[in-house]
Amino acid sequence: ARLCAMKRGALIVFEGGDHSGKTTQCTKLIHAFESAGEKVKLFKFPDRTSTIGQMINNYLGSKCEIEDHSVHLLFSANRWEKQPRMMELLESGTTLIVDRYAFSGVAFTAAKPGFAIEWCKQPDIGLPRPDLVCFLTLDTEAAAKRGTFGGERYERTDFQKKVMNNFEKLKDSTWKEIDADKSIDDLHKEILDLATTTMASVAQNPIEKLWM
Ligand code: Z5A
Repeated sequence: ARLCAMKRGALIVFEGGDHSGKTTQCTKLIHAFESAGEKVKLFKFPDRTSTIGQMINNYLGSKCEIEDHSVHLLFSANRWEKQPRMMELLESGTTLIVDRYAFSGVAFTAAKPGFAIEWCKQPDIGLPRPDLVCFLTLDTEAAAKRGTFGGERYERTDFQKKVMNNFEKLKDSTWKEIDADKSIDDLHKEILDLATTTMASVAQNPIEKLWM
């Protein structure tokens, strides 16, 4: 065995329902790790800044129509275009905090008529596999108290229910289901604890690949 192998970063993903507080918690986690002197970086999918991301942004804002299979592949391509940088950072010891990932890709498309989960998973096979998925859940009543849906495509109660149902089918041992109906700070403490433990426990493990 190699002595003093460099420790790698952890891949920590946030998934969950609308208004569950994914973005709020990602930001708090990044700040906490930064003040502790850890190497961390935030990724958010869809990443709307790339050429592919701009197409997705226009689609979500209903500025254009894109055929359902095609847009599924664009969401996946938007992750693959970040894959080389993500691998480089993980290997050099930076922990990545990721706001939505391939699970959203599958759960949202598979909520459309005629799409099987197995088909939806194919284009994301081989992406780096998360070490921890923080799955934030919020019942419909609690979610409604956090404001109404925005105007983007997919922001409808019936569709979101199907999406949550699909997430349930994607869970594995790396998922931690977290009831998000608590204060921002209480939620943060719970997540910081999970993330810290994960970082320490995966440091010497190889980076695995998704769904392989
Ligand atoms: N999509 C897809 O189809 N395929 C894919 O592959 C991917 C995504 C990656 C855009 O995603 C859409 O793209 C999304 C999935 C689809 N469609 N939908 N729905 P996005 O990530 O860009 O945007 P979003 O998912 O709509 O964000 P969000 O879910 O609405 O928000 P959030 O990140 O979970 O929550 P937040 O912004 O942190 O907080 C929401 C509000 O609640 C805000 O006012 C906070 O101040 C408040 N908040 C947060 N935490 C609390 C607590 N603990 N208590 C009280 N209030 C709180």
